[in-house]
Amino acid sequence: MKTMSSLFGVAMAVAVTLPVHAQFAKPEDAVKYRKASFTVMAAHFGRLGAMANGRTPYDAKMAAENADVVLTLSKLPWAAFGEGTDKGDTRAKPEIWKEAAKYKDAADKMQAEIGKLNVAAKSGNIDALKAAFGPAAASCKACHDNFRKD
Ligand code: ASC
Repeated sequence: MKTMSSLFGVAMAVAVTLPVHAQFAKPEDAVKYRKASFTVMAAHFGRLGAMANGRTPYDAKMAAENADVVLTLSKLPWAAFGEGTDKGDTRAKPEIWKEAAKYKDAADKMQAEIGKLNVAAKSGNIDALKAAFGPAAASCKACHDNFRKD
């Protein structure tokens, strides 16, 4: 048992010190992971949009919860764009790797807007949510326009 727990400790230490891309066994796993993270992010972002646009009733607690999920998810996909992940079942354009600095700027911009959206959602003020939602959605779209096929 003692050996097991120290082995686990070693495994954990390796896991946290390895570069993140090394945490995917295969490029296909990284592609699946990033698509899944965007999918879940979009679901929760869409719930915020529905409230911001009046399609569903405003609920401050739900807004805050959804915004927290979106904020967490917004940090995840980027580590899954490593080497060899430009192929396979993906709509990612080659520009992501060819114009890596531009892609990083767009990803950073999105995360900044999602940060503001989170603050707005936590304010409990529907007008703040409405004001922050548009720029956040635009930051999603900017990336889709430049870096995603169709
Ligand atoms: C959404 C969603 C996106 C963005 C984008 C904004 O609700 O799923 O990817 O907004 O469509 O233009």
